[in-house]
Amino acid sequence: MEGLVTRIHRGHYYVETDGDETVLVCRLRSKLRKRLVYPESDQRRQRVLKVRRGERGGPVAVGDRVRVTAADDQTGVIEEILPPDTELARRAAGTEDRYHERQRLVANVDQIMPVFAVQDPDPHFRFLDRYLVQIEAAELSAIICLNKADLGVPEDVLDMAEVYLAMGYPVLFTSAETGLGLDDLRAALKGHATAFLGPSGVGKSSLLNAVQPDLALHTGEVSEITGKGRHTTTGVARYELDGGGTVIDTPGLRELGLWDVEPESVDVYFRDLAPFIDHCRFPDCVHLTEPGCAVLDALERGDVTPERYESYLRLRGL
Ligand SMILES: Nc1nc2c(ncn2[C@@H]2O[C@H](COP(=O)(O)OP(=O)(O)OP(=O)(O)O)[C@@H](O)[C@H]2O)c(=O)[nH]1
Ligand SMILES: [Mg+2]
Ligand SMILES: [Zn+2]
Repeated sequence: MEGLVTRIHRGHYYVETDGDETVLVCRLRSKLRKRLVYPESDQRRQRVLKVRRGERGGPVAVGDRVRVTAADDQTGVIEEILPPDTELARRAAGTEDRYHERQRLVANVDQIMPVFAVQDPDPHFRFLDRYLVQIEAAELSAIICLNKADLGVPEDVLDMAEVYLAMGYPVLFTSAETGLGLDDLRAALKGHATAFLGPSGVGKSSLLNAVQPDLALHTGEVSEITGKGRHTTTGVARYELDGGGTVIDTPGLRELGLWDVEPESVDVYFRDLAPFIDHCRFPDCVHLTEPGCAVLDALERGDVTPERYESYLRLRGL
């Protein structure tokens, strides 16, 4: 039987089988549970160095189409993951320096909605830049959502929104609280398969509830002490929208280690730097101190912002 992974929660995989409404609660066949470990230098070629057992990497993502065998009416085993059309992965959090593990975050979506709050918690644009590089590398589109606009949008957040708009990314200001921007959000989701990603406590689940109240997703309070969310959403789940389209809600991400992005191509994935890189004097220019660097010239002229340039340097490891 084939089916669709619609929810992953505490090591249980919920698979909606084709042709009927049955949802099987599945585990993974042990060969799929083995973690594939890649050497750092060969990360992009994804040559498997060794295979270890474990759960951390997570070979199956919500949105994957899988082949399952049913054990009984309610449970089954995932035997095989069918090749996805698209996927977004990261380097699994907390994996040791020497070996890296790929964690697939979502599969078969066509757009990613990075969600940040305009404040409470303050938006972390360097983190957004990381998302955008990984999203560009995966050839997915991004729609940036800045939520909690009811709290008031600080001047510097407005300025940054302009910067992303100028790069061609749609930016939505929303409030799950007052309904501001929800029509635009609904329109952006309609007819698409979208995954919501972002730090904890920014209102991803609240927004989905606001878009479609019968989802009744669990939402949480931002901790008064740390100002950080407490990871209210604990699993990943996919929902069908009445207006057409599907959404995937994910738990807050603390970090996003780049996966399968070569250092030399980080600049290609910066939409604001990319137009200049072919005009640098040296073809291997890393845009740090080289003479005749068109990126540094653009920075000087103000065509590239210092914030984005700084993000580039960090992601490039310079
Ligand atoms: N003022 C205001 N508060 C909001 C808004 N959206 C969400 N919140 C509040 O922010 C807190 C976190 O909301 P959640 O929807 O649980 O956040 P989340 O991004 O899903 O968090 P995780 O599931 O932990 O990743 C809750 O207390 C919400 O009531 C908004 O638009 N305005
Ligand atoms: Mg949530
Ligand atoms: Zn350069």
